[in-house]
Amino acid sequence: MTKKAGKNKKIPLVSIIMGSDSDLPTMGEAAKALESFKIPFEMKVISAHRTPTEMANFAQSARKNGIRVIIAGAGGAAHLPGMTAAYTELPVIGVPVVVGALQGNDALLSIVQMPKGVPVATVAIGGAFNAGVLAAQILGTGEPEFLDRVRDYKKSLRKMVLGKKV
Ligand code: RP5
Repeated sequence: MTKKAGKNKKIPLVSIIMGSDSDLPTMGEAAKALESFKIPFEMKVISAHRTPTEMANFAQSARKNGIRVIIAGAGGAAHLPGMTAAYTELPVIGVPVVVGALQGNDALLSIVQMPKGVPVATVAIGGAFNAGVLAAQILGTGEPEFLDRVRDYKKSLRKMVLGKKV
C-alpha cells in the first residue's frame, strides 16, 4: 500500500512507513501532525520481515527520492525502524506500536536498543503524533516556516493548559 500526501500534492519530504496496515490507526497520528504543519509526506506499508527486499530498496533510494526524514512504526519484534536506519543516512524516527501480549513493550525495546552508530530516535509506545512533531522540528532546522508552525503549535498547547479550570 502506498498513499500520497493527502491534500498536499507536493513532493513528500517525510516518508511514514509501517509494518502492516494494522498499524495505520496508530501511524495515522503522524500524518495528522505533518498535515497540521503543512509538511508533504507519503505513507507506505513495508515489512522488514515479510518484504525485506522492498524495505532495503526503499531505504536505499529514499534520499535520492527527496525524502529527508523517515518515520517508521511497527509492533512486536519491530525491526523495520532499525533495519531502515541500517540502509540509509537519513534520520529515522521509530514508533513502537501496541500489538499482542506484550502491548508495545516488545516493540519499544526492539526499536530503542540500537547499536552504537545506528540511532533510531524512538518516541513513546503509540506516540506517532510526536514522531510527526519531531520530524517537523528536524526539517525545521533548515526550513524556518516549519519551525514557526511548531512554535505556534506549542503556544496553542500553553494556551490550552492555562485555560484548564479545576
Ligand atoms: C508487525 O507485526 C507489524 O508492524 C504489526 O504491528 C504486527 C502485526 O502485523 P499483522 O499481522 O497485523 O499484519 O510486523
